[in-house]
Amino acid sequence: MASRLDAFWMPFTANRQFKKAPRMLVRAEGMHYWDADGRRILDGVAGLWCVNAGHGRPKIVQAIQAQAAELDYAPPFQMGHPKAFELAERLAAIAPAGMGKVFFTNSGSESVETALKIALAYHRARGEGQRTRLIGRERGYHGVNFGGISVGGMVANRKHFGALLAGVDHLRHTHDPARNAFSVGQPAHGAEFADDLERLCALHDPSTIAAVIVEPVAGSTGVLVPPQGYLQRLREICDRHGIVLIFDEVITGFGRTGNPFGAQTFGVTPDLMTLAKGLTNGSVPMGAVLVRDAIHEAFMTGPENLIEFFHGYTYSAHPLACAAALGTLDTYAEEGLLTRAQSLQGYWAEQLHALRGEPHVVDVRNVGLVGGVELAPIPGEPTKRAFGVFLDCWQHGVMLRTTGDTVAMSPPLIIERAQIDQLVDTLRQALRRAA
Ligand code: PXG
Ligand code: PLP
Repeated sequence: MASRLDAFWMPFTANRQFKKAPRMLVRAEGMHYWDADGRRILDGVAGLWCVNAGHGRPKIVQAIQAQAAELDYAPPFQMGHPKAFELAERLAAIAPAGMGKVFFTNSGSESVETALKIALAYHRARGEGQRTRLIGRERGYHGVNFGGISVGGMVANRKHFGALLAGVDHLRHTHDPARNAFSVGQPAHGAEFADDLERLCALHDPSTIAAVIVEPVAGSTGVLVPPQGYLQRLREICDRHGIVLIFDEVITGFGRTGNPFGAQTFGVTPDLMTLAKGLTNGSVPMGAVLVRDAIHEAFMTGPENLIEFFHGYTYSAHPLACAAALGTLDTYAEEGLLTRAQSLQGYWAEQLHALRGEPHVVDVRNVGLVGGVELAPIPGEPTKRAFGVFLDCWQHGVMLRTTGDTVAMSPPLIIERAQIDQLVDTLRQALRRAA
């Protein structure tokens, strides 16, 4: 076994630790995985925040199988295939009003690079090419490519990789446990963190700023829910200064917060929205950027025989991914999954917040079907306590995620109450056993 694990350099993994005690997933169906020992594991994180309809859904499987036999590949440059256009229409139909154009990619990271490039090229097309600055946020996660880590704010994802993009600045993050610990849903305090954008406008002059990118709910850093009024205030400042507002909805998209998109849950419409993960229910890699019609329009001005946007991927709108996404949207629609979290989020919040008072718990955060339980770190050994809790849960049949010392949960949206109980009880017992 050991030699067969050697060649694969695993992403975002402690490779040597993993290979000493591998956690192998070999099958999945509905709410569960099975491991190599035949154990059934409750999936508390929808794979990696992506399998929103649960595993092995027949419509999606059949769509992929049929597509592979019918049209395996079609070049996306200067050629088309019907499902790409159908999928774009279907996405526009569930998007916030006015976001009617769709650019396809193969991942969240590529969606982010694409959105940043659209923002820069949009300003240039309007004769405002001096708008080159990009603004991100501390603790933000926007994938792992150079643009994404430049606007991102996860220290470990940035510090090894040199100078990154020039001309990038960051807003403060919104985590404020002194005022907001154990908030149920959106915290009451912190809308004023958005005023950092005014300060950066004052520092750099707004005429130099192209775009601001934030996750409506910061997921990867450990579930930071936007304070009440915060996203509205960002929107107002962007409007005042002609700045493109990008919502990175790679995690918050496709029903996670109780609506198709976080933009709808929080009542704020961005100019660009990056998507991936739940777009195909995790089944085939795919991402997308939803674009406001007016931004797209700014590109459609030159001679009609010329390419309007010099960007795209070999696998943009790949037929297998389009088929998988259409099967996914059908499944979401038939089962009401894009709004199902609304009917479960009250119960979810109650169960999670009942963990207050258990050992090591310093904060509980929730929105839709997302939860974060922050633990006090072991002094001098950050991340170890949460990872120990993760391993304990895995051994007891529940798969969660940790980031730093926060345990993150985002189950498939088909979860039932009894499974919420199992998830939270397993975590509770693990906390009681934890060092
Ligand atoms: N933006 C956001 C907001 C994300 O959450 C990406 C971009 C990148 O997507 P791709 O498909 O390139 O991975 C993500 C991905 C975690 C975790 O531990 C979260 C993500 C990826 C890996 C781990 O929470 N989110
Ligand atoms: N590298 C080389 C040499 C290529 O020819 C291409 C695409 O043609 C790429 C990278 C980019 O690959 P993709 O379009 O899959 O992102």
